[in-house]
Amino acid sequence: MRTLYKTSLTCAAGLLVGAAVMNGCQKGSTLANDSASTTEAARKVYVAPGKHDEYYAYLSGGFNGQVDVYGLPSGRLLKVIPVFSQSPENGYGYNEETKPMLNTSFGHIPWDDLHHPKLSRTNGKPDGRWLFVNGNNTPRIARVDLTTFETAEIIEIPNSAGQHCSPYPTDNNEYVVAGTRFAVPIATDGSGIQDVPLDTYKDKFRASLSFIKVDKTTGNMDIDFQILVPGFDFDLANGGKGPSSDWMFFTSYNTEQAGTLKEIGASQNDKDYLAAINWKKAAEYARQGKAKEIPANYYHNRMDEKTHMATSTNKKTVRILMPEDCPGMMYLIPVPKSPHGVDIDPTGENIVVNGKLAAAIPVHSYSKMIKAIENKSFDKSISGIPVLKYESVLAGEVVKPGLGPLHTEFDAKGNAYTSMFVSSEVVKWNVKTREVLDRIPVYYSIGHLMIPGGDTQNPDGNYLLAMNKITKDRYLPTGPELAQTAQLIDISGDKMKMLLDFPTFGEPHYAQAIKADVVAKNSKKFYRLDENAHPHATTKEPDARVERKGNQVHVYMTAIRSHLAPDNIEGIHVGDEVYFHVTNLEQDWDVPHGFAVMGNQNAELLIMPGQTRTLKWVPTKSGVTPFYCTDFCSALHQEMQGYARVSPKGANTPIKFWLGESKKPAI
Ligand code: K7E
Ligand code: CUA
Repeated sequence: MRTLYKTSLTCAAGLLVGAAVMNGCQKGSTLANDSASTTEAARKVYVAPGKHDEYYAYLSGGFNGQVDVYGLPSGRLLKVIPVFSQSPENGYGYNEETKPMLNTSFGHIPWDDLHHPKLSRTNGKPDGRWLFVNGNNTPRIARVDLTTFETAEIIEIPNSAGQHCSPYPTDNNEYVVAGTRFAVPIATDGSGIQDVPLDTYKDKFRASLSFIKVDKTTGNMDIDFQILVPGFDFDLANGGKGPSSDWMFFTSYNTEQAGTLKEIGASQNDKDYLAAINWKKAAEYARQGKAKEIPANYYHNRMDEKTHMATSTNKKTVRILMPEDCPGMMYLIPVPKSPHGVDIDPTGENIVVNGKLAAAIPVHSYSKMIKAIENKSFDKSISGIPVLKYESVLAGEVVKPGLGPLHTEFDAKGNAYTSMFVSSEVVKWNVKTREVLDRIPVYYSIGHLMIPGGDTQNPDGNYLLAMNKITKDRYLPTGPELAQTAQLIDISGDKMKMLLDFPTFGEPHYAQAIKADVVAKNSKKFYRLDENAHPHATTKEPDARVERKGNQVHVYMTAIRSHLAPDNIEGIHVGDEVYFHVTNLEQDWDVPHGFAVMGNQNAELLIMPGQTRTLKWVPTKSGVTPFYCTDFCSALHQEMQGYARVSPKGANTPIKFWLGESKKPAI
């Protein structure tokens, strides 16, 4: 039983894992044993060799800090995109160009806990341009460019800790929001998070909700303002849609503000709060000068499209809004205690709050909320924020849906699907009548679920993906550590049907999926050499060279099937800083070259056609050091190799380099 506790503690539902044991011992699947339904399921997920999947699915990697791209319905893994984590596979975070992407006010942070991918939107529909993701541990938001499937930008979020309720976009990405899970003692003089006694939690700790502006054309992000709110733990968020699209909703727990033993202390109150923020009003207040600029310290890292180099900017101020100064901007709505996800249906009217400890799922009504605000139907106020009366906002409850509701998504036919962590199932219910229609067991202990477009105005999915926390006996055993598991469910009919299990890596919390043709048509095939503006690019082989500048040696190298130029280099000394600036001269799809140096305390480079990448090497031993291409690129790939001669420190071996007999040593 203990092993069940291996599931991530960042999911507060870990508390309830005990009850999942029963399910964990259950065997089998809902696929009927008769071969007819097996054949039908197989046909639904079978993608013939050479054919493409219907959807791209982007699954968060959780504690591996990456995004995994799968094809659906096949469940085939297509790509791993490093975002917050260094990738030894392609050199992300190791090479000189991408290292700055991981700069933060804490230094170079090569890892994070990535929970929520969210696709960018146009008019409330996924537009396939960008994927926003959050770093839960060292508060960061990243933007992945879906033409290259690479991380384009990372912004650190100051005055924050445990960046969990993020990155939720508004209907047109006017903002992507990010909220703190850990309240912290925020200093308003720029000294960051204060050093205070921990028993001052109630008085000194506050949470912040950040509103990040996204440029419509470039996707570039910037923090517009933060709202400083009471020190609750803000857990999850989602944007309104259609009529409610000016609003952003956040769940909170620990409204008791317990500073220790939250397992008990944060579950005292019968109700916690859903925070509703009118972001248009907030933006208006910020514009009118209600936002106070305070000193701050955070990093903003961006990849330049022309040079393919990241630059890192240290930002020193942020603007804050206080709810007490901004009437009409923020309200609190009671919800059953310790809620997790908040999900708004495609009409924008129904606000579903998944209370992981609650016996029912409350559905709040947007139009009732607006009426309650107009009628001032308030219970009290907290730090100047009116608390609406529960009954005045409630549309109704889904009664006895299952145990441990965490997250809900929607189909196009007015149905909702809720993940039940404790009873290990997906429950389908009608949004209008709130009547339970169907349930299907999942193996085991589901966290998020995802329907393509199921969190937008435009669900288009016939599929539902369950992302399960516990794998146990689903696959061949691989020692104590097992892959996580996803299950694909057919939701096109009245009854849900299990189609497929496939392994996933890290801990996928959430995912997004989009019709493949929206994204595939924009997918870049290679970088044009004539547009390569990297300051150390070598776009013609005759320009390949080696230059010494003090103790730095710059190798301007080219790679083309099947040689590196130069392939023999002398005049490097122990302790030199050697920079290999390698340009891949190929101008064709799918011809990367790799580059690795023996004994280098670094990863390899993987250089896309037309691109320049730089590997730093500080040789520690004299002698002859081989280097070679790591990516099998041609029949003569094994010949794509060379030598660097390293002389002892202080030796006077001159710089020399060559390629083949025809080129004489160049100095
Ligand atoms: Cu429920 Cu981080 Cu969205 Cu895990 S979270 S499951
Ligand atoms: Cu280039 Cu192998």
